[in-house]
Amino acid sequence: MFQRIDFDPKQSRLAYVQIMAKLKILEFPDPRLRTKATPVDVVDDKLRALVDDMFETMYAASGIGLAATQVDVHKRLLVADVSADNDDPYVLINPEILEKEGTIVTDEGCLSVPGFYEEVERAEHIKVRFLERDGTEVKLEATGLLAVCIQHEVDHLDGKLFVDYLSEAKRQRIRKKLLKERRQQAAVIA
Ligand code: QAP
Ligand code: CO
Repeated sequence: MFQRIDFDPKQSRLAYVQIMAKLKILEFPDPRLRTKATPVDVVDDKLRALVDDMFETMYAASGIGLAATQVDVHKRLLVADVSADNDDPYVLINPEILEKEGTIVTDEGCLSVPGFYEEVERAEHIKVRFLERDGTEVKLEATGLLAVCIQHEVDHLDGKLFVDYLSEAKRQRIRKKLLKERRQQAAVIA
């Protein structure tokens, strides 16, 4: 997002600075969350501005991970920070999970499924290849919560949600509660 700051009389044009912005997070069962994201072809300043906005959005919502799909941008890009002090940010562009090992069960939540947490089994260790925010390719070996978070976020890029791992009954219960909450919220506003 850009904000006008000044009029530059020498060049007789307006000057702009970039400001960070919070983005709207899509919520289950929004069908846009089922979109399969396409690879990023260039890592440029416009993409880095989106990355900044995604961190802003994730930290403001007390999240540990956010995929571009969740903010209705269908590019293969995710951000994560599983540290206690929000000081260990990861940007994964075009992530590819190369290896998975072991299993771990975690109480997972999702900013797109607010208020619901359920146990999901995933790989405990992963090796993942991706581009960093400067466009360089790296490989990372992740374990525990970071590994779980990356698998959860890569699922989003393929249109998959953690509720898909639950029973049909549990998923329907969550869906109905979220739709009801949204109806009531709409009634308050109206
Ligand atoms: C994925 O999820 C994740 O319901 C990231 O009211 C979560 O950041 C991977 C959140 C847990 C592994 C373990 C959820 C915030 C944040 C909510 C999140 C809520 C407020 C979820
Ligand atoms: Co999620």
